[in-house]
Amino acid sequence: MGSLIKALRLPLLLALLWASVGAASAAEYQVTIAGMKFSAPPAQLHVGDVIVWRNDDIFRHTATARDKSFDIDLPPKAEGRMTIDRTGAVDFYCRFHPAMTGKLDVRP
Ligand SMILES: [Cu+2]
Repeated sequence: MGSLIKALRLPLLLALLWASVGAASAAEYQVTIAGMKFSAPPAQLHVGDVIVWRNDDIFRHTATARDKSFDIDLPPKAEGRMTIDRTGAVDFYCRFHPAMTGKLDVRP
């Protein structure tokens, strides 16, 4: 019985290692709003990546997709997390200040 538990130990360790490598392949990025502008999102985005939208202004903003795939409300000094779940280019803007715009370009 003891040897069976020993035999199971290595595959379990390998499974844990594999899981942590898989998790590390998804990246987390921050897009900051300051001075009524979005900072530039990274050029290389992939499905599974996380964007943390951070509003450093004293005004309320949103990060809203033109195709309605996301709409993140951002009170002053707040953050909103979003996991990217689809490929393609999507333009976004702020619902309160439509001159604030940006674009995400997501590859598979
Ligand atoms: Cu705004």
